[in-house]
Amino acid sequence: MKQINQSKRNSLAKAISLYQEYENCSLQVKNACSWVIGVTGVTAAGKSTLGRNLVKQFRKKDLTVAAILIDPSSKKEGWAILADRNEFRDPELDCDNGLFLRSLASRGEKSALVHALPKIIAHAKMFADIVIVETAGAGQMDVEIEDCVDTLIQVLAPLEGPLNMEKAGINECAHIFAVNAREYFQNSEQFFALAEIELGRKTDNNGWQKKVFLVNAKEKKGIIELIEGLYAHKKFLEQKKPSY
Ligand SMILES: Nc1nc2c(ncn2[C@@H]2O[C@H](COP(=O)(O)OP(=O)(O)OP(=O)(O)O)[C@@H](O)[C@H]2O)c(=O)[nH]1
Ligand SMILES: [Mg+2]
Repeated sequence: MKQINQSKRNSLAKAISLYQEYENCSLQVKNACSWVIGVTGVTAAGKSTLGRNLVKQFRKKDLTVAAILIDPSSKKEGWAILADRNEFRDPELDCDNGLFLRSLASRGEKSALVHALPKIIAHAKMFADIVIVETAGAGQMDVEIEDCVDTLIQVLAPLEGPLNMEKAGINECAHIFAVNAREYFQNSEQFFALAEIELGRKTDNNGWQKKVFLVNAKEKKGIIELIEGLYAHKKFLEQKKPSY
Protein backbone atom coordinates (compact mmCIF):
# COMPACT_ATOMS: atom_id res chain seq x y z
CA MET A 1 0.00 0.00 0.00
CA LYS A 2 1.18 3.52 -0.79
CA GLN A 3 2.30 5.60 2.19
CA ILE A 4 3.16 9.17 3.08
CA ASN A 5 6.57 8.51 4.59
CA GLN A 6 7.78 9.99 7.84
CA SER A 7 9.95 12.69 6.30
CA LYS A 8 7.06 13.87 4.12
CA ARG A 9 4.74 13.86 7.12
CA ASN A 10 7.20 15.93 9.14
CA SER A 11 7.71 18.35 6.30
CA LEU A 12 3.98 18.85 5.71
CA ALA A 13 3.26 19.21 9.44
CA LYS A 14 5.99 21.84 9.75
CA ALA A 15 4.80 23.74 6.68
CA ILE A 16 1.22 23.85 7.99
CA SER A 17 2.41 25.20 11.34
CA LEU A 18 4.43 27.92 9.60
CA TYR A 19 1.52 28.92 7.38
CA GLN A 20 -0.76 29.08 10.41
CA GLU A 21 1.70 31.04 12.51
CA TYR A 22 2.99 33.57 9.96
CA GLU A 23 0.44 35.14 7.67
CA ASN A 24 3.04 36.15 5.08
CA CYS A 25 4.83 32.83 5.07
CA SER A 26 5.61 31.64 1.57
CA LEU A 27 7.28 28.28 0.93
CA GLN A 28 8.35 26.67 -2.31
CA VAL A 29 5.54 24.55 -3.75
CA LYS A 30 5.47 22.41 -6.88
CA ASN A 31 2.25 22.11 -8.81
CA ALA A 32 0.48 18.84 -8.11
CA CYS A 33 -2.75 17.58 -9.62
CA SER A 34 -4.25 15.97 -6.51
CA TRP A 35 -8.00 16.03 -6.06
CA VAL A 36 -9.24 18.42 -3.36
CA ILE A 37 -12.56 17.54 -1.74
CA GLY A 38 -14.32 19.86 0.71
CA VAL A 39 -16.80 18.60 3.28
CA THR A 40 -19.06 21.26 4.74
CA GLY A 41 -22.37 21.50 6.60
CA VAL A 42 -23.78 22.64 9.92
CA THR A 43 -22.21 21.43 13.14
CA ALA A 44 -22.95 17.79 14.02
CA ALA A 45 -24.34 17.08 10.54
CA GLY A 46 -21.90 14.16 10.36
CA LYS A 47 -19.04 15.69 8.33
CA SER A 48 -16.23 13.91 10.18
CA THR A 49 -18.06 10.59 10.46
CA LEU A 50 -18.73 10.68 6.73
CA GLY A 51 -15.21 11.92 5.98
CA ARG A 52 -13.75 8.91 7.80
CA ASN A 53 -15.79 6.59 5.58
CA LEU A 54 -14.62 8.39 2.47
CA VAL A 55 -10.99 8.05 3.58
CA LYS A 56 -11.46 4.31 4.12
CA GLN A 57 -12.81 3.89 0.60
CA PHE A 58 -9.97 5.94 -0.91
CA ARG A 59 -7.40 3.93 1.02
CA LYS A 60 -8.95 0.72 -0.35
CA LYS A 61 -8.13 2.15 -3.78
CA ASP A 62 -4.56 2.71 -2.53
CA LEU A 63 -4.82 6.48 -2.74
CA THR A 64 -3.01 8.54 -0.13
CA VAL A 65 -5.07 11.14 1.72
CA ALA A 66 -4.22 14.34 3.61
CA ALA A 67 -7.19 15.41 5.74
CA ILE A 68 -7.26 19.00 7.02
CA LEU A 69 -9.87 19.34 9.75
CA ILE A 70 -10.97 22.77 10.95
CA ASP A 71 -12.60 23.37 14.31
CA PRO A 72 -13.64 26.73 15.81
CA SER A 73 -11.53 28.63 18.33
CA SER A 74 -13.11 30.38 21.30
CA LYS A 75 -13.47 34.05 20.46
CA LYS A 76 -13.12 35.00 24.11
CA GLU A 77 -10.28 32.81 25.32
CA GLY A 78 -8.67 31.36 22.22
CA TRP A 79 -8.99 27.67 23.09
CA ALA A 80 -10.36 25.10 20.66
CA ILE A 81 -11.51 21.51 20.95
CA LEU A 82 -9.93 19.73 18.01
CA ALA A 83 -12.36 16.82 18.13
CA ASP A 84 -12.66 16.14 14.41
CA ARG A 85 -9.58 13.96 14.75
CA ASN A 86 -11.44 11.63 17.10
CA GLU A 87 -14.31 11.21 14.66
CA PHE A 88 -11.78 10.44 11.94
CA ARG A 89 -10.08 7.81 14.12
CA ASP A 90 -10.88 4.23 13.33
CA PRO A 91 -9.01 0.97 14.08
CA GLU A 92 -8.56 0.46 10.32
CA LEU A 93 -6.93 3.86 9.93
CA ASP A 94 -5.00 4.17 13.18
CA CYS A 95 -1.75 2.68 11.89
CA ASP A 96 -2.26 3.66 8.28
CA ASN A 97 0.62 5.80 7.05
CA GLY A 98 -1.26 6.51 3.85
CA LEU A 99 -3.38 8.98 5.80
CA PHE A 100 -2.11 12.32 7.12
CA LEU A 101 -4.51 13.95 9.61
CA ARG A 102 -4.17 17.52 10.79
CA SER A 103 -6.58 19.48 12.97
CA LEU A 104 -6.54 23.25 12.78
CA ALA A 105 -8.16 25.81 15.05
CA SER A 106 -9.85 28.66 13.21
CA ARG A 107 -7.97 31.21 15.39
CA GLY A 108 -10.27 34.19 15.10
CA GLU A 109 -11.30 33.67 11.47
CA LYS A 110 -14.82 34.85 10.82
CA SER A 111 -15.50 32.16 8.23
CA ALA A 112 -15.53 28.37 8.67
CA LEU A 113 -11.97 28.22 7.29
CA VAL A 114 -8.46 29.26 8.31
CA HIS A 115 -6.65 32.19 6.66
CA ALA A 116 -3.85 30.04 5.26
CA LEU A 117 -6.07 27.31 3.81
CA PRO A 118 -5.16 27.87 0.12
CA LYS A 119 -1.44 27.65 0.95
CA ILE A 120 -1.97 24.62 3.16
CA ILE A 121 -3.92 22.85 0.43
CA ALA A 122 -1.31 23.66 -2.22
CA HIS A 123 1.36 22.21 0.06
CA ALA A 124 -0.65 19.10 0.99
CA LYS A 125 -1.25 18.35 -2.70
CA MET A 126 2.48 17.62 -3.08
CA PHE A 127 2.20 14.78 -0.56
CA ALA A 128 -1.16 13.08 -1.12
CA ASP A 129 -3.37 11.92 -4.00
CA ILE A 130 -6.44 13.38 -2.31
CA VAL A 131 -6.75 16.34 0.05
CA ILE A 132 -9.92 16.41 2.13
CA VAL A 133 -10.86 19.64 3.93
CA GLU A 134 -13.54 19.56 6.62
CA THR A 135 -14.77 23.07 7.39
CA ALA A 136 -15.82 24.11 10.85
CA GLY A 137 -19.59 23.84 11.29
CA ALA A 138 -20.81 26.09 8.48
CA GLY A 139 -23.74 28.45 8.09
CA GLN A 140 -25.56 29.71 5.03
CA MET A 141 -22.96 32.40 4.38
CA ASP A 142 -19.86 30.24 4.71
CA VAL A 143 -19.28 30.01 0.98
CA GLU A 144 -15.50 30.61 0.82
CA ILE A 145 -14.73 26.89 0.76
CA GLU A 146 -16.09 26.74 -2.79
CA ASP A 147 -13.02 28.55 -4.13
CA CYS A 148 -10.55 26.30 -2.33
CA VAL A 149 -11.65 22.84 -3.50
CA ASP A 150 -12.43 20.92 -6.69
CA THR A 151 -15.43 19.02 -5.38
CA LEU A 152 -17.62 20.23 -2.52
CA ILE A 153 -19.88 17.94 -0.50
CA GLN A 154 -22.49 19.49 1.74
CA VAL A 155 -23.69 17.19 4.50
CA LEU A 156 -27.33 17.82 5.37
CA ALA A 157 -29.22 16.80 8.44
CA PRO A 158 -32.89 16.38 7.52
CA LEU A 159 -34.04 19.66 9.02
CA GLU A 160 -34.52 22.10 6.18
CA GLY A 161 -37.78 22.88 4.47
CA PRO A 162 -38.14 23.75 0.77
CA LEU A 163 -37.67 27.48 1.37
CA ASN A 164 -34.46 26.95 3.34
CA MET A 165 -33.12 24.86 0.49
CA GLU A 166 -33.90 27.53 -2.06
CA LYS A 167 -32.04 30.26 -0.19
CA ALA A 168 -28.79 31.69 -1.51
CA GLY A 169 -25.46 30.89 0.10
CA ILE A 170 -23.85 27.56 0.81
CA ASN A 171 -26.64 25.57 -0.88
CA GLU A 172 -25.61 27.14 -4.18
CA CYS A 173 -21.98 26.05 -3.85
CA ALA A 174 -22.01 22.31 -3.23
CA HIS A 175 -21.61 19.88 -6.13
CA ILE A 176 -22.82 16.94 -4.11
CA PHE A 177 -25.29 16.82 -1.22
CA ALA A 178 -25.17 13.99 1.29
CA VAL A 179 -28.35 13.69 3.36
CA ASN A 180 -27.11 12.07 6.57
CA ALA A 181 -30.22 10.26 7.74
CA ARG A 182 -29.65 8.91 11.21
CA GLU A 183 -31.35 5.62 12.03
CA TYR A 184 -33.81 7.28 14.43
CA PHE A 185 -34.77 10.20 12.16
CA GLN A 186 -38.26 9.95 10.80
CA ASN A 187 -39.19 11.17 7.34
CA SER A 188 -35.62 10.89 6.01
CA GLU A 189 -36.92 9.45 2.75
CA GLN A 190 -39.31 12.38 2.29
CA PHE A 191 -36.51 14.83 3.08
CA PHE A 192 -34.28 13.11 0.56
CA ALA A 193 -37.01 13.32 -2.10
CA LEU A 194 -37.44 17.01 -1.35
CA ALA A 195 -33.67 17.62 -1.51
CA GLU A 196 -33.53 15.87 -4.89
CA ILE A 197 -36.18 18.27 -6.21
CA GLU A 198 -34.89 21.45 -4.60
CA LEU A 199 -31.13 20.90 -4.76
CA GLY A 200 -30.46 18.00 -7.13
CA ARG A 201 -32.20 19.44 -10.15
CA LYS A 202 -29.92 22.44 -10.28
CA THR A 203 -26.98 22.90 -12.60
CA ASP A 204 -23.92 24.94 -11.61
CA ASN A 205 -22.21 27.57 -13.79
CA ASN A 206 -19.96 24.88 -15.25
CA GLY A 207 -22.89 22.77 -16.39
CA TRP A 208 -22.58 20.15 -13.62
CA GLN A 209 -25.94 18.69 -12.63
CA LYS A 210 -25.86 18.52 -8.85
CA LYS A 211 -26.41 15.17 -7.14
CA VAL A 212 -28.03 14.22 -3.85
CA PHE A 213 -27.26 11.00 -1.94
CA LEU A 214 -28.93 9.44 1.06
CA VAL A 215 -26.35 8.12 3.53
CA ASN A 216 -26.04 6.97 7.10
CA ALA A 217 -22.51 7.91 8.13
CA LYS A 218 -22.51 5.82 11.30
CA GLU A 219 -23.84 2.65 9.69
CA LYS A 220 -21.85 3.26 6.50
CA LYS A 221 -24.88 3.17 4.26
CA GLY A 222 -24.86 4.86 0.86
CA ILE A 223 -21.09 5.45 0.94
CA ILE A 224 -20.28 3.53 -2.27
CA GLU A 225 -22.95 5.48 -4.17
CA LEU A 226 -21.60 8.74 -2.74
CA ILE A 227 -18.06 7.83 -3.82
CA GLU A 228 -19.38 7.10 -7.32
CA GLY A 229 -21.00 10.54 -7.33
CA LEU A 230 -17.70 12.13 -6.31
CA TYR A 231 -15.86 10.34 -9.12
CA ALA A 232 -18.56 11.43 -11.57
CA HIS A 233 -17.82 15.04 -10.62
CA LYS A 234 -14.07 14.45 -10.93
CA LYS A 235 -14.58 12.99 -14.41
CA PHE A 236 -16.79 15.95 -15.33
CA LEU A 237 -14.02 18.36 -14.27
CA GLU A 238 -11.39 16.42 -16.21
CA GLN A 239 -13.49 16.50 -19.36
CA LYS A 240 -14.14 20.23 -18.95
CA LYS A 241 -10.53 21.05 -18.29
CA PRO A 242 -7.99 18.20 -18.55
CA SER A 243 -5.59 19.80 -16.04
CA TYR A 244 -8.15 21.28 -13.69
N1 LIG B 1 -26.65 7.54 15.22
C1 LIG B 1 -25.92 8.23 14.35
N2 LIG B 1 -25.01 9.10 14.81
C2 LIG B 1 -24.28 9.80 13.93
C3 LIG B 1 -24.45 9.67 12.53
N3 LIG B 1 -23.58 10.51 11.91
C4 LIG B 1 -22.91 11.13 12.88
N4 LIG B 1 -23.31 10.71 14.09
C5 LIG B 1 -22.83 11.15 15.42
O1 LIG B 1 -23.19 12.52 15.55
C6 LIG B 1 -22.14 13.23 16.21
C7 LIG B 1 -21.68 14.36 15.31
O2 LIG B 1 -21.07 13.80 14.15
P1 LIG B 1 -19.76 14.43 13.52
O3 LIG B 1 -19.32 13.55 12.40
O4 LIG B 1 -18.76 14.76 14.58
O5 LIG B 1 -20.37 15.79 12.96
P2 LIG B 1 -19.60 17.02 12.33
O6 LIG B 1 -20.49 17.58 11.27
O7 LIG B 1 -18.25 16.63 11.92
O8 LIG B 1 -19.55 18.05 13.54
P3 LIG B 1 -18.56 19.34 13.74
O9 LIG B 1 -17.19 18.95 13.31
O10 LIG B 1 -18.67 19.67 15.18
O11 LIG B 1 -19.13 20.45 12.90
C8 LIG B 1 -21.05 12.23 16.52
O12 LIG B 1 -21.22 11.80 17.84
C9 LIG B 1 -21.32 11.09 15.54
O13 LIG B 1 -20.87 9.84 16.03
C10 LIG B 1 -25.43 8.72 12.05
O14 LIG B 1 -25.65 8.53 10.85
N5 LIG B 1 -26.13 8.04 13.01
MG1 LIG C 1 -16.38 17.31 12.49
